[in-house]
Amino acid sequence: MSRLIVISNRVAAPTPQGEGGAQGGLAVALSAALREYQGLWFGWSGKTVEEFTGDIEFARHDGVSSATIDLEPQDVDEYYNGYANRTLWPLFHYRIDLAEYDRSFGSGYERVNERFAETVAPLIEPDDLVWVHDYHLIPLGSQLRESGIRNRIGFFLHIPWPPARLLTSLPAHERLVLSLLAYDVIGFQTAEWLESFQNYVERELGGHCDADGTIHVGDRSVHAAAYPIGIDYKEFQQAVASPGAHEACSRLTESAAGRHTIIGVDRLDYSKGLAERFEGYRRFLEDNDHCRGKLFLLQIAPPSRGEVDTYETIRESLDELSGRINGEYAEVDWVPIRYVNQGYGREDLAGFYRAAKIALITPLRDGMNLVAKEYVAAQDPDDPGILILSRFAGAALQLKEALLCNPYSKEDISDSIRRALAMPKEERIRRWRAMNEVVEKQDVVWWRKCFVDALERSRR
Ligand code: GDG
Repeated sequence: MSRLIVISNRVAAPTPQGEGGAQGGLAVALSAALREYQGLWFGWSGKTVEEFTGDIEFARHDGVSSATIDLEPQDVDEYYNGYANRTLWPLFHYRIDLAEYDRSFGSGYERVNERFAETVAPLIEPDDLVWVHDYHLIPLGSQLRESGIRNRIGFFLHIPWPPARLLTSLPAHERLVLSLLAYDVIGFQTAEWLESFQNYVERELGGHCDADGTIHVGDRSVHAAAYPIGIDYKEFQQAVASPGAHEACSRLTESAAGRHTIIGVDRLDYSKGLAERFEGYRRFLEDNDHCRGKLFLLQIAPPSRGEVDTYETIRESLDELSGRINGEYAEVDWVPIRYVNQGYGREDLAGFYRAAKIALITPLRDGMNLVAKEYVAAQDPDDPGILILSRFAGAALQLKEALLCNPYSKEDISDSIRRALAMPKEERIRRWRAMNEVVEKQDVVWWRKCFVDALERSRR
């Protein structure tokens, strides 16, 4: 069997179950996938050094070998905080109003991708399969080719692919997309993002796309398909059954004192639609005064990307908005929103999901959204809760039995909460069963197999 070399911006060593901290979706999914493979996870250590040395630090943790490098502060500013998080992240989430185009970001992005290529290339053996992850590393494949790597290399994008008309607002968009053609397989979360990519290839590059997923541009052919990421279902079931989860579930249930919990769990990010969610919930309270005091919204939102100003702004505005709603509606013995800016361990989260009657997951745009799947996996099969899910999350294409809503519409959010509260148990069970089947079958192992099989099948 070939080894698997995974390359992503950050390498998160697997943490023992239940340990705290806000691991991102990518980290959670990849540590699970790598546990099964012999191989190596390569990326940035998260640390900086005054001058780039290319020294590699090797480690082995829980069956996963990792190799990390340090970057210079300027690299982090231009590549990570700059091009990745100030340019590509907003643009790929359809927020061209927030995207910043600064020439130094673009050159820093290229430079760091070259640094990744130079340092990882000597670690790659002839039979290895190489799997590159996410928007931080789009040009890495072509730079590895320049370093003489002939292995099969795949790329998976965890976030949406924007419509061609938006993508063309990016200076040098063609160069970026052309660099993707150096890969053998390109994976997207959903058919929708895949279609946007195909559309760009046809409109802007004059390529064409076969029905079997092969994309042709000039003399280059690449396989592009949708591989929706899943959760580690078995691991999550164990977390749900753990004493830690039981304790967390009881803690929340006791503090709820007979009231229904509506839960939201999201990194503090503008793509997650938190302000719109709070406004939708406020609308619900306004329109349904008989429900006040009978439920509350528990919003867990661990901070992310503190270095980028937009995140400071969103934090301030959410502090203010939640404070205002609480000020307007709170009673001496009831607060409508419990807004928590800290991360919890996986067992705690599993217990909180289990205790919540409703999950309100309303991103404005999301590649997939693993929280929605975790919520489904955590439910009691005999008395499951209800998932309200944004139709603009990739997960909505798989979880069709959720109450799908428009996250921009306060009325729609409010109506969905009302519908969820009134839903009979039989309907809850029927919807949950259909969703749980997808979450269980199309888990992270299935996802990894689909992608790696496609990569193995591809021939250079
Ligand atoms: C990107 C894409 C795509 C959150 N708070 C805590 C915590 N989390 C965990 C959740 C979940 C993960 O982080 C978040 O995953 P999402 O999928 O919801 O979102 P992103 O971080 O934006 O991930 C996304 C994903 O990549 C995978 O491809 O689905 O669309 O944007 O697992 O549980 N975990 C712990 N404590 C917390 O407080 N332990």
